[in-house]
Amino acid sequence: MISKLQFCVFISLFYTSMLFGQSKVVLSLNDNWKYLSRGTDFAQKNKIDDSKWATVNIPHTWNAKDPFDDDETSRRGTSWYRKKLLLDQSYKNKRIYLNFEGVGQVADVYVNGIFAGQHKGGYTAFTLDITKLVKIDGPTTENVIAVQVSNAQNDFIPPLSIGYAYYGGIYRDVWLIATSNIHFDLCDYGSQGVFVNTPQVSKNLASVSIKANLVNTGSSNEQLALVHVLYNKEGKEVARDNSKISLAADEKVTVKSKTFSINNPHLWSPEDPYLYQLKSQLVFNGNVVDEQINNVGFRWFAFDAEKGFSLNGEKYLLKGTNRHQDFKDRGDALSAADHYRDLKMIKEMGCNFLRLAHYPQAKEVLDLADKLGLLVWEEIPIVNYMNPVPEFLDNSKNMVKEMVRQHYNHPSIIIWGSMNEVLLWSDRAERIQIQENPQYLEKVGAYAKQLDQLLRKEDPFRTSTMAMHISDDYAKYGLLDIAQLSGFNIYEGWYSGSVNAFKTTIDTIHFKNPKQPLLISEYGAEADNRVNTEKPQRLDFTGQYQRYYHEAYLRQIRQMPYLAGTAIWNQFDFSQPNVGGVSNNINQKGLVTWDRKPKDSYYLYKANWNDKPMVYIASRDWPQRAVAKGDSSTIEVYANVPNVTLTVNGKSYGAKQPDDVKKCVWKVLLKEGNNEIVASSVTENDYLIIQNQAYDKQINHQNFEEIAINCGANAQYLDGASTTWIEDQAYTRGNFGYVGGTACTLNIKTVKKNTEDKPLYYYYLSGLKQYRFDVPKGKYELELDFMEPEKLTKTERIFNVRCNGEMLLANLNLAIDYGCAVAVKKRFIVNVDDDQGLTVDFEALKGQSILNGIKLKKLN
Ligand code: GCB
Repeated sequence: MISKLQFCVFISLFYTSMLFGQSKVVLSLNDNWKYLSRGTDFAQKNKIDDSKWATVNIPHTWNAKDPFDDDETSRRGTSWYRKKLLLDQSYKNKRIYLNFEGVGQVADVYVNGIFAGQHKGGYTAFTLDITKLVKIDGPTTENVIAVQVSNAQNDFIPPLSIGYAYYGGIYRDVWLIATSNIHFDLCDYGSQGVFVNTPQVSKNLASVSIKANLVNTGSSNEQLALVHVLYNKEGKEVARDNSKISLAADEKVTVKSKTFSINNPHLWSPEDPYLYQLKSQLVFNGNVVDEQINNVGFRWFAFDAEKGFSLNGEKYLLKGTNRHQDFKDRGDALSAADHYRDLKMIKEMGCNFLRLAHYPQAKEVLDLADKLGLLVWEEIPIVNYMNPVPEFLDNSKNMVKEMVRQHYNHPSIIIWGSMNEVLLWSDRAERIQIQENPQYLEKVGAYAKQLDQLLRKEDPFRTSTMAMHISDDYAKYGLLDIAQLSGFNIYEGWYSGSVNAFKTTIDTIHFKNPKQPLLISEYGAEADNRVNTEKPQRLDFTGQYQRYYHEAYLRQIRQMPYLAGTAIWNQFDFSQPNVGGVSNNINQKGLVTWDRKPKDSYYLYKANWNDKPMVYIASRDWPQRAVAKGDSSTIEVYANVPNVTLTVNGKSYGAKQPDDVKKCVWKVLLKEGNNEIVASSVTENDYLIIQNQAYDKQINHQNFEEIAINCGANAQYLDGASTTWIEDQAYTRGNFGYVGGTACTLNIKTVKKNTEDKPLYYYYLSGLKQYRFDVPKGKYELELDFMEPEKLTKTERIFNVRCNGEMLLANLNLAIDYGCAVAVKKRFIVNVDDDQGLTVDFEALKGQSILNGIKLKKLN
């Protein structure tokens, strides 16, 4: 969305046809920028001293780390970037453009102190014609490009409600493009000026039609040729179209080439991503003055309310996942290698479908989807809420045009999305259950229709969609079937309900809307490798629950033949401000961590979706555990081959056949220390060491050393010092445990402060009376861990803590003394003088006493 379009008007009286014959120059401008992390006056001026500014390379973001610290916020403001550009005489008679692939989120670009243009929106590219602003005086002349970038909240630019960090910066590549006067138009919403269609494809015949935007920025009328040549993968020419064009001075034309046909095309599919290449050239006076190469894939597809999806004439289940683009410590400033690694991981898991949520992603991502074979849903970033005013709509429409025109030529793309869960938030920016504002609903409906119509107009060959959360409001207010395909984001069994409600919920939607094709655009559960359990439960953030959740969904997906497909939320953990859980500011629904280590659940999908034979011991997320002596441990293996045998420390636990989700389960006895686990089939095997810190069920003996308990939790937590904080339990004689109290978890949005041990503070006991340890006589170090879970402002929770009658903490008021959600660690040396063990008493003076963790260590 370039507001100053005058810079794309092609007036140039000085250039002559002598220029033709010189080739186009495309130069990376990624390196050596000067960066100032704040706004300042006159930074666009050439003379300003930027020598003390930081030197950075693009891709760059100023939020690489701060969205993840203990703060609720990250920096959203203005920064400056400046780059010196030396232009030599070879640029003298060229048309010069700057192309930015992505700047978060408003960019004001200046060249030599003069405003070149503004772009709004952080996820699409833009191109500015800077020909009239550059100087080429001597053999080489210095030019200064200055870019003011702001990622401040802007009520008129999507997204408004951020379900993910809004990184600021020039975070995708920057290019200088120098062309002759005659060239493919670069100023049509950041596109490259060539649009390839495959309007009809069948096994026997495929048609190709091409539209090219051409421009003559010179002062004389010219005759030229536009040549399109299609090559197969082996480099053999299979079709050609040659048109003679007259381009008047300053003229811009769109040329539709005649449709040409290919017999028996080699079809494109995720299983066989066969790409043809279309070379488009502009030839003037026998010289190629501009050239573009686009991949072409021949495929056809259809969505059907009853039959789901079909590809190349066959029923096809879209097995998909979602991708947010950010990465640990790098934010969204990613390299081509980062994109490659991500898409490769997705492909290797067996996916054939990828939703790019919630915004258009880098060009490389789409190139890779074409090449590796992934069908794609791409969308603009309207998330949770829209501002129902024309300016917001206009900006959204611009994003639609930019997204579609920039990525039009990727055969991988089959779906364009206009919005996500747009009825989730109220106009007060709060998550609500039911939308009640009639004006908002009316506007959203009208805007949704306009955006959907625009998508269909821009590209009649793809399918339009919108993702919705589970709410009757979409149907009630006429949004559910505006788009050609309805996407549903469903979290039954995570935020509420049970995993098995998935099918009934979607069946009901299907029953009520029998004509509307449906796709599950999100489903998922969070997992942090540091918490693990034998007894998974909803919202415990264990990998075991995440796997249980996904196994249940996989089973149900198979029973819903009308579904076009599904997309997991999310392939990778990603930044999400104010999402609490066991960590802070990171949404851990990924099947892969945010530094790209696959979790065990990744292999559930791999076993089910990738035919390559595999056996995988699904315990890599829990290689170090504490098991009560005598208790058995569960070992699960994902395998897509028959007859899997499990051996633990040389002892065979027999062979099993993988079940309907390719899983075998054994109960085994682990010894203290290292345990060698081997899972093998005839052809495949896997090996893992599980370290067990076995502990006694009874602790009233002289060998007692140390115990740490994750209070109120069904899960163990492994801290950075390799201490396992074991699951909590009610007190029984001879043992340890709580007396009274209820197991609770923090509100999952709470941002925990002052600790590396965030998972420990997520769970807590509330209303406990005592914590008891039947330990022998001796001297002990006792650690008590607290975190005020509620946003209290006064004396609403006060309690005393005593140990064997001695006051340890009197009138403890966590909210007032430390603040809410602040980790408080208290350590004491205590003595046990008799055979009654150690009792910590909690006496509530106001409200309920609480406890998050307790650790007891024998000193002598
Ligand atoms: C959703 C949103 C997505 C969130 C996800 C979650 O429905 O579309 O942006 O991240 O839920 O994890 O809650």
